[in-house]
Amino acid sequence: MPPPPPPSTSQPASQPGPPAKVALITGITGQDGSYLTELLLSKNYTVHGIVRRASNFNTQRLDHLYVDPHDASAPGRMILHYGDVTDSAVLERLVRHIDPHEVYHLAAQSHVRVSFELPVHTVDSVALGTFRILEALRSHAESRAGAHKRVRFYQASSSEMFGASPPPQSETTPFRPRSPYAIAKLAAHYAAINYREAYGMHCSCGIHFNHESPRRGETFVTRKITRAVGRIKAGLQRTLFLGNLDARRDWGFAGDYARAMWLMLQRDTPDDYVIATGRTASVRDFCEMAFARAGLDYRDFVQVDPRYFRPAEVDELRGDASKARRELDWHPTVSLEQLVDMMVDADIARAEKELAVRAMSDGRTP
Ligand code: NAP
Ligand code: G4F
Repeated sequence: MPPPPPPSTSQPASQPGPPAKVALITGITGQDGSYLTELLLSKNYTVHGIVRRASNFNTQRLDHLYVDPHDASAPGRMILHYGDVTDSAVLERLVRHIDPHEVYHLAAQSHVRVSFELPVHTVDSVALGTFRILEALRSHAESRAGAHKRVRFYQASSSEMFGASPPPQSETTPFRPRSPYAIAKLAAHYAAINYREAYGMHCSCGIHFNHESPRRGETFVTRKITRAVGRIKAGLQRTLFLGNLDARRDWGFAGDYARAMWLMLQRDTPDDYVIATGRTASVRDFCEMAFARAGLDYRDFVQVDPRYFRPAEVDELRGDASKARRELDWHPTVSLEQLVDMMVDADIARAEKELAVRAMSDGRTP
């Protein structure tokens, strides 16, 4: 038998460290889910995630974290389960089976423009989905009376809920929602608060302003712009059609916002926090910066197509995150300029790769 390892000076054998925590993430395959998973794995969590069944692979944002379960030499700490927030039975079963310390509820039909096309589906996944997971947690807690592991719940609320309320928007700003998505998020937000007040559950809501990254879905405006810049630069696209160029948003980096989610759940007292950079810019400003990064003038390529206008628009978002700064010591680490550069550079690299693959499949040397 090999000798026992020498005792560590920083971690005496008589005082083992805290047991690793177990987290459950709904919406793990999304932009935020991937950054949050990276963060939690780096903190030694075991991370369970709910993945929707799809006819194509939908786990691309997690591929770099995946460990083949057949590899016994390095068992993975990210475990994926099929599920859907429209299905109460699977949520109850997974909560019972996983018995998590922390639940990060990110799953949503998260596209505002699409919510005007699919209002009932949006309300089902966003509002009712939140009730379903909260109910699963409530019954789980009841079945484990005096549970030593009081589960902590994170609700992904949205600055879209402020809607027509003028900036700066903080935790005390009235909500004036302008889309089915915002109305559904508002119901979900108040559901989390209600379960906190009614049942003493540890529910915190992050009222997150827009946050972006190279992993952002391609139909959100920032990524639509940076992807087009890459493709235009590579000669794969000529024009970028957009809707309202005058809308203003407070754009931050998604990795910073995932850290805020975790920070909220480390507090003993649950609460609600605005997470934002405090700076606003227009869609036009974003275009100007993104095209300039590639040495291009956006006016040569961008055209307005009313098809992308919304039946009701949120004109300006600019968050006041002083409470999060004060109580969570949360600060954004990436400026808008750095965010734009990061996204454009990633999309230029993707477009160049696409070009090379096309050339090779045509039998040409790239
Ligand atoms: P996202 O990229 O659109 O990801 C949404 C996730 O939800 C995906 O994993 C998606 O699965 C999953 N999902 C959708 N419907 C589902 C269902 N019925 N059952 C189970 N999973 C479902 O969104 P995100 O940017 O990461 O945002 C995360 C959360 O924060 C969302 O709730 C969003 O509304 C909220 N939020 C985002 C922002 C922002 O600026 N990013 C700001 C405020 C709030 P598939 O991969 O299969 O589609
Ligand atoms: O990128 P967007 O689609 O994001 P939006 O509507 O602000 O919603 C995002 O942020 C919310 C937080 O405030 C999240 F809760 C939500 O889940 C999502 O992540 O649009 C931003 C702005 C809008 O004013 C839109 O009208 O860009 C304008 N826009 C102009 N042309 C466009 C386009 N938006 C999209 N998606 N596509 C366009 O062609």
